[in-house]
Amino acid sequence: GRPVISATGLFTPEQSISNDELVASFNAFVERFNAQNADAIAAGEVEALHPSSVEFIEKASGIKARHVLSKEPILDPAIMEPRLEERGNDELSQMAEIGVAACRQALERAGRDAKDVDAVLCAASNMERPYPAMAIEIQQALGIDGFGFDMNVACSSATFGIQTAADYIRAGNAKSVLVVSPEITSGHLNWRDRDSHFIFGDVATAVLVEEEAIAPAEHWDILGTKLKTVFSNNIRNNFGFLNRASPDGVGKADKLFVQEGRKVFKEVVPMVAEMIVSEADRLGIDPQGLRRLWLHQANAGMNRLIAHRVLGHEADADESPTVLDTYGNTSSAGSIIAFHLHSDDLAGGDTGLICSFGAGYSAGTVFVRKAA
Ligand code: CO8
Repeated sequence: GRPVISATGLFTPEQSISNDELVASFNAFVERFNAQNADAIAAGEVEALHPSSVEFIEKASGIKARHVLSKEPILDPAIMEPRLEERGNDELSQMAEIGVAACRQALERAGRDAKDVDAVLCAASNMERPYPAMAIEIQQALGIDGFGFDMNVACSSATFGIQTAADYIRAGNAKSVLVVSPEITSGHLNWRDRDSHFIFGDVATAVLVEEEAIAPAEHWDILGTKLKTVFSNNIRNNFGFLNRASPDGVGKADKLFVQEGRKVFKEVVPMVAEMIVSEADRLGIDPQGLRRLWLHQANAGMNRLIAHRVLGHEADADESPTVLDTYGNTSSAGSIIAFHLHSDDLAGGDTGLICSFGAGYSAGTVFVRKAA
């Protein structure tokens, strides 16, 4: 059958951290560190830390706040980590809980009963554990009879999940597939790193991909999907089972998110702009006629450049909406949040693009048209 997007769902944590709160905490940590190490710094043995700034963060990234699941310990200069408890095996795990919330909303909006869903793909940049799969736990919590598995393509997990779901539907292996992206990015962000402490937030999104024949009247046709990966060390996280043998174990800087932000910016913008234009060409779509771009939400400047190259002019907020200001970068969920919050106003026949890009490098495009 022909794959469509029947509905999306969004779970937003109640707690949010403003740039002011974040920078106050970070700078208290810096002051404390520099005072405690004053002698070693004076002797040239330890490098003094530099304070962060609200102005820099807003100018460099467009981020003004981020939602988190565990605000207080993140802002405590003596902790600077989320403190989400590891739950017992009989309790719903943290990732599954927020994933289920997003899935329930997508199902409700589509008018779909969970028992009519065939598969759950949990597509996110970090999993809470290796197995059993988060997807199977979410499947069980929702009461779905079928199959589920986890997939990780970092920031592009959701678009890779959408193509995978669409392929199951084209092949006749499923009629209804949930692609869920619970992103607890706060758990693998280094809140003590000035270069990246402001970037990420927590959220969960869900996309219900279905065969057109069973989809609700209001849906989005999937016109085409395209995936691309090119290996790069410029965004990396070395957390994994080999850490057991490492003198620099869990929680050390390289076992968290690390990036060369400048290089990522420079290399990924042309790669993604070129990919969008050539995929539009393959599908016979005029990129300049796209009604809206729901781009990956990593950096406002990157999105400005990509949108300009695709549309041929400076895009306004209506053509390329941002959710960076309130959500920050939420990895794979970003473009789905933008789509979820900014698609109801489009008219039947309007064409748009969901596009992700990030670590790997990885990039994915999903061209969609609102059913008339
Ligand atoms: N406050 C004040 N000054 C600062 C700060 C700060 N917080 N941080 C850096 N500076 C200083 C630097 O020291 C530098 O000073 P100088 O010029 O004296 O050396 C100056 O500001 C400029 O620094 P940068 O060149 O690093 O700043 P940029 O303008 O490049 O902005 C960004 C940094 C915002 C990181 C930008 O480069 C960017 O957004 N790049 C793109 C990044 C991107 O898209 N990454 C994708 C990552 S997401 C992904 O793939 C998902 C991974 C999996 C999820 C992980 C979840 C945790």
